[in-house]
Amino acid sequence: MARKIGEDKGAKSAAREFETRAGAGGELHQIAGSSGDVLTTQQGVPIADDQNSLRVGERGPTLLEDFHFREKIFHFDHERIPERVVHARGFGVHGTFTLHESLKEFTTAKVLTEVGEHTPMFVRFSTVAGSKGSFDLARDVRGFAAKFYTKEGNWDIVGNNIPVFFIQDAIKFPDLVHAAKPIPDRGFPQAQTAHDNFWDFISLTPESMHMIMWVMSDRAIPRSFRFMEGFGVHSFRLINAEGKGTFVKFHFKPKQGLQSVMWNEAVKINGADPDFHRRDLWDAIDLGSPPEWDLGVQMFDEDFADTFEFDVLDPTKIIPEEQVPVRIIGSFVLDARVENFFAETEQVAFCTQNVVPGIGFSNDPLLQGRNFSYLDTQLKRLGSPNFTHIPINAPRGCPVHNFQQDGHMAMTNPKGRVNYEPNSWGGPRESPERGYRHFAAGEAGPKLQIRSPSFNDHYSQARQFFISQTPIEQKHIGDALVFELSKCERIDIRQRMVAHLRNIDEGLATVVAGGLGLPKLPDPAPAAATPRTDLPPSDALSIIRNGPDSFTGRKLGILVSDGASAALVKALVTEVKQLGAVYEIIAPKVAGAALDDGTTVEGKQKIDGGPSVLYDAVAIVLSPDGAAQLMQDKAAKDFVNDAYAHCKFIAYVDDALPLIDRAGISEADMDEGLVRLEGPDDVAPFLALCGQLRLWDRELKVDLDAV
Ligand code: HDE
Repeated sequence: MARKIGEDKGAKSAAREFETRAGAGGELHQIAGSSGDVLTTQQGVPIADDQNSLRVGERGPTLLEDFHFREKIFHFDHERIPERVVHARGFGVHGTFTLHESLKEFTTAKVLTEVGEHTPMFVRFSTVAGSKGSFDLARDVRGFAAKFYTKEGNWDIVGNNIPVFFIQDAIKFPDLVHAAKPIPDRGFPQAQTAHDNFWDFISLTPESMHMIMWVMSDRAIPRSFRFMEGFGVHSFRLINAEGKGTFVKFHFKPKQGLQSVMWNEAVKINGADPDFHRRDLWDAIDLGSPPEWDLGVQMFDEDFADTFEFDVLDPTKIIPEEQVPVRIIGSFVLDARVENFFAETEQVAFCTQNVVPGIGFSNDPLLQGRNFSYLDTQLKRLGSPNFTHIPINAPRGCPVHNFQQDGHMAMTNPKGRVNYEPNSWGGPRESPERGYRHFAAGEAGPKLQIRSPSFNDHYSQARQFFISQTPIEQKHIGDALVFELSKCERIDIRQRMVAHLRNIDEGLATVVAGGLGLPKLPDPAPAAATPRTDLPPSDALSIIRNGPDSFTGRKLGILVSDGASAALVKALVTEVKQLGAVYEIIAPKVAGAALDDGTTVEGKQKIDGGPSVLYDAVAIVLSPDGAAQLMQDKAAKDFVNDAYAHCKFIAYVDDALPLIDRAGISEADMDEGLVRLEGPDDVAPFLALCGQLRLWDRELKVDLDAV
């Protein structure tokens, strides 16, 4: 018997209708309102009872004859596919690329020559080392993989948020990944490199030093995917109609500006919201402020390659933007969420060898190795050579015709009798005019297992990166190295790393040695090429110098209590919205607070669920009673103390001062980052100040290492 309880007392809308029905066993089940469809098996057979399996009598054994039960459990047992061996934890979104400037002179690729053309895209962001269920704010490289569904086939840029890599030859990739992943005998630590195995490998691999500077910088703890750059890393090749090649490096530059968090903050965010990055992107799209990036290219010819001080095939080197400017040729917006995480984000298969006519490869040994690896890994992960039939991987806007056939899960099967070529029956044929042509590189030489001496300089660009950072960013690199190496049990590993740092920057080596408590500086590591000290700093390498200078797209946390000023809360909400920023109300109870004008503001978070690490800046709007109550609350004290320690801008009303004081911020600590709100007029200047994102000078006061 069904009894509708949808219009039960207190139920405000009929949006979700519940019904209660008697199960076959006589018990009552509450089930969500029906779509009108009948449950069926995979074979389409209607199901009468999805609550009880078939058994003999009321308490007897379950029968194998119950095909519905068997099918349901069988399918469940096979739900998981292997997670990616690296980049397991990812988050994908759809978007569109628009070309603004044609590269016709350099390439035949229509995606790069037809100005105004819109190309659908899918982008998957990821961490590298952690398992699928790990946390978003690990200190790690971020994957930034983009699939362009062009009219000439799929083009993938399988990039990272860091423009260099740890190793120069793909043959070392398994060693690197083994060393970074959990230690095999114990299966931990998860999603972190702060352990002996990683630093042992790194300290024995000098070519990784440039990458290590990036990974120890705040690039490895981004505030969100929206505030990260992306890089194709390798030199690729553009090929024009005459078959002429031009080297190219691809860059994605976020229009939102760059931003990262602090390490202490990252550690706490991982506990408060392990999904911080994906939730941020989900919300930004949901709220109608989708993030955008410019697509830029650095193009150069063989002559430049011959004169550049490093090898353009070496993936541990950048080409500074001052030497070869990044030419912005288009932009992309990521504005649509997936409909099904598994179908799209999990099943998307990026392959570096997915290129279209007019785009080709260089001899970068890492890229050459990757071109083998990605196809191979998709077969393992997705279980069939037909992974290209899965909608997220299938080309769009261009036909697919070939004579590849059969295999597991073949979804798109050709009709007719002909499945070979050449044939007399008709069907698709090669097109010398439109088809993909590999760049006719002239290659000759003996077969050798060798590393080119032009790859020998492992320190000069590491130093260039370090000296390009602001002092606070340099401090963070030192802090990160001390943190990570302090987790290494073996002293020789710590020492070996400091020996490398001496080839990068003597000041950094001294700071790290001091932070580790080493009795003396080890000798500099032997270097295959003398480290250069004459490379100029590059502003493009600093996050702080490439920040947004506006609070747009950022998030304010507003801590309120009963009796708080309605005028201020309303002014904050209005101004934040006007800026294109967002806010969350945090209150002692999630239901919200009754403000001083009798209105109620709804809470988004209860104070323990909304720590200040989740926000870019905070406002504390309390009544005297509210402050007195929150002074007794550990979460409220942490809210204030962390906001201060993480150099955030804090707006407060006088009535909140007792809580601020109780949180450990004395009168002497009050700096220009703490802004008193006397009335609604003070809100706009406060938010303008928040455009700096952090008051970095404060860090020197709150951090032992800085003193
Ligand atoms: Fe990858 N990498 N990689 N990688 N990589 C994979 O492919 C590999 C490298 C990158 O969101 C795997 O589908 C080798 C550099 C991203 O689905 C695998 C080498 C860069 C993603 C693989 C590298 C990347 C992957 C694992 C050294 C930046 C995630 C699952 C030669 C330019 C893509 C998969 C996604 C994923 C191999 C080095 C970026 C095993 C052998 C350098 C963003 O094929």
